[in-house]
Amino acid sequence: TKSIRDTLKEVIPAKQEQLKKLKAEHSQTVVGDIKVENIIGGMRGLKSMLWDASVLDPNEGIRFHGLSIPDCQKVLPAAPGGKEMTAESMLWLLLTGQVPTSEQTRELSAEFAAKGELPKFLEDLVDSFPASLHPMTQLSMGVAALNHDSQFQAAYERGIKKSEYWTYTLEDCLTLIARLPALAARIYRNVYKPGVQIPALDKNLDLVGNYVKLLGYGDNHSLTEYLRLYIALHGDHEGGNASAHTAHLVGSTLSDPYLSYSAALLALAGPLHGLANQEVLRWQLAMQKELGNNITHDNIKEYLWKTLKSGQVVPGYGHGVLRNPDPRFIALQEFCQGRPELKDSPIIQLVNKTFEVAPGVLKEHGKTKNPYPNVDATSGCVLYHYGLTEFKYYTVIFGVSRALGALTQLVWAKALGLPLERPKSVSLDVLGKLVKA
Ligand code: CMX
Repeated sequence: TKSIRDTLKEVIPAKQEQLKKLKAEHSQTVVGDIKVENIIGGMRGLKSMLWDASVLDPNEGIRFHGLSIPDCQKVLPAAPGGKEMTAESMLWLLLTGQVPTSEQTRELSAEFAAKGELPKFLEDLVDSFPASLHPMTQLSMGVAALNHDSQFQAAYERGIKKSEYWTYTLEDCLTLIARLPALAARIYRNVYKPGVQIPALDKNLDLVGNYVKLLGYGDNHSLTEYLRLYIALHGDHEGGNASAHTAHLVGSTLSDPYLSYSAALLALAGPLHGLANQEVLRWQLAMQKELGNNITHDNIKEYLWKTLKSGQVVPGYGHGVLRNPDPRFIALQEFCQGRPELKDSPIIQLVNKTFEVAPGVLKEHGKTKNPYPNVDATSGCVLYHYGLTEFKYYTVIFGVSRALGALTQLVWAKALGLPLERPKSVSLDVLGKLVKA
């Protein structure tokens, strides 16, 4: 079988050619206008960066190299004994644009399991953190420290040709992905289950299978399958979101993949981004407590208005780009509907009922451009049902997942020779002059 390295070697030249042609023939072609609203509005809608693996359509949601989420669920290989697509399958698709065979993904799983153990100094570092340090801070620090073994950094210091950058970047990215489960699980154990022995990686398991095992839930097949789906689905969401964009920006300085992704994780830690799933759970549990046994549409509606009138956002609803229910939300909901143990769960039922009411309320409220749920409206609540109730940890799982897309782009940025990112900013006075000119 063809390895991921050989597959990439094959697909890179065509993309390089495509870029070269665009550059030669269209460097000066205008593809859009910059409005004042873009400059003062967080660059929303401004088409200004290259990100090849996924494209987000406001109505349809995300497509990975042209494949929608239901397409991916159909064609991407599952783990032995499972039905859901794996992290390895999604990574292969993102990196190469091709659908891998089961054999190819299994080889990748074996490679990840073989090199996924943490260096001793890193275990000691993570063990030295106080349990009160936010798990995302721990994850970002751990990922940064893994750059101790960066092949890219070492090769750059030795002096390598630009055309070789991507190969060392790829090695770092694969090693980082391999080590993320052990790092993320160690953080979980230290903070929430101190003193419990962490098992070794199982050479026969896929990345997520091992992650769940190390977290201590290895015998829960349903949770393992949920996390396979969750981690594949959250893998990439275009390049402009805060975490992906951060990885790209930092990587463009030729910082190595570990440092680039460490920075991305700090962006993911914000409540308007990756922290939203924990906010949703907190909010849904507070609603559950207040409504008690009176969970009716009218009572949920009243609770939603109370949230909005107190000046808070409804967590899990709205999106910077999407204008319809997020297909990732739909995929997770369908996963729950297909399993009796989840269908009857009170928290999952509450998420469903909220979904039936919230879009109407948000439309009436009239502020958000998208009154529909994003993936965070359900993702954390399902984890809670499974007994993974430590919601400060949820963004760490998101962080394990987002590595798939963000690291893919670091490889491609090097393969395509993309330059240092450096947009031009303007002062208020300059902007004032520009609008008069
Ligand atoms: N509830 C109440 N008001 C909302 C809202 C919500 N869920 N979503 C947006 N609004 C408000 C905004 O706060 C903004 O109000 P102001 O004009 O007073 O500032 C107005 O509607 C317009 O915002 P928008 O253009 O529709 O949305 P943005 O692109 O600015 O923001 C997002 C997008 C996700 C930050 C926002 O919808 C939000 O805060 N949602 C709740 C938090 C959340 O679910 N985040 C997860 C996003 C997914 C992810 O990135 O992981």
